[in-house]
Amino acid sequence: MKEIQTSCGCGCAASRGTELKPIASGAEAASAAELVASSREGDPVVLEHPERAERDASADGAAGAIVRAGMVLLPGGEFRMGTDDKDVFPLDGEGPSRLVTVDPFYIDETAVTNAQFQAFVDATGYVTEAEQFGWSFVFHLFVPERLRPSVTSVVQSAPWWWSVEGTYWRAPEGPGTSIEDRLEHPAVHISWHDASAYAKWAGKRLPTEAEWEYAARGGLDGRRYPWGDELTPDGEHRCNIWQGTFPRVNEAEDGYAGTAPARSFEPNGYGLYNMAGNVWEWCSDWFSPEYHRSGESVNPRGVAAGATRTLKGGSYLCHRSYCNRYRVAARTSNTPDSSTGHMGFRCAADV
Ligand SMILES: [Ca+2]
Ligand SMILES: [Ca+2]
Repeated sequence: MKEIQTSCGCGCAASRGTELKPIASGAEAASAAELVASSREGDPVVLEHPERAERDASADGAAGAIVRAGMVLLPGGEFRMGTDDKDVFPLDGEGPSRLVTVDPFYIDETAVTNAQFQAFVDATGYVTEAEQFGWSFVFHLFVPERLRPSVTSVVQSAPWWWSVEGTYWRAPEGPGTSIEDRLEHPAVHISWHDASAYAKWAGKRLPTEAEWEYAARGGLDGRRYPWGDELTPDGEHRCNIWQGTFPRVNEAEDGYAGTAPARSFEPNGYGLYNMAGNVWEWCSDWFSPEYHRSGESVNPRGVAAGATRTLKGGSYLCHRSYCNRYRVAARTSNTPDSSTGHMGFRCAADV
């Protein structure tokens, strides 16, 4: 297998095009996963898809009344973005906290589901980037036994991410796997370009990071999670992350080893589901760990250009020991052509 560097210790930003590490077999990758389990931050990796240019879905958006279906209108206003917590990732640009203002906007109650993405593909014939590249990243424990011998590449700094040929949103663990029993789960193996194409078709857009974080806070000020500061209030799981020993033992005490239905767990104060955990969600911004120190404080949109796009919210693979990024202020990024089994999105819309 070949290896790929990522910006996040857990490989939450496993990206395309970096140096892959060849391995002889899936078993070798699994043992490599253990060896690397003590490493932390890697370098972000940049790769643009050379052929990406004119590939937006061309179908007209389903604008008008249905653009609001399944969305919540948020009033906007001033809020405290980021965090001053010490137990965070300074290099990610989470802090210092600052006052930011956003205009009113609509946002989806849930991440875009497989059923919704299927409707988009049925209507437009859209072909995702994972299909164009011919592969996507699957977390090693989910790769079916029969496919394991054919896996030839893993992410160098996060060898639990395997490059599996034939993987895309409809076959999320490779050829022969299916979304049939996961139609209400978030669509995954969706690149930023794919997410943007869907949003355009739906008459929507991706949220800015500021909008996303404002929405995730659910009206609370400066809390760690969308529901407060405690991860499991009264012992109750409030989001889908990892319990156990990453990356080998997933105890799934919250009920889910992989994705959970998009509408699971209690929603936050704004009625939004799974802002923390489940799948990482693409934002419209180019990522910068510095922009927030000097950028706009009213409707910030991120730096004008960059190499990677911002992701928020963490995923079912996040664990405090390894990727404590299921907090509201946490952030990561990935190249806009990258896709994995734990990255999805939800849409926003102007009022
Ligand atoms: Ca879980
Ligand atoms: Ca999420």
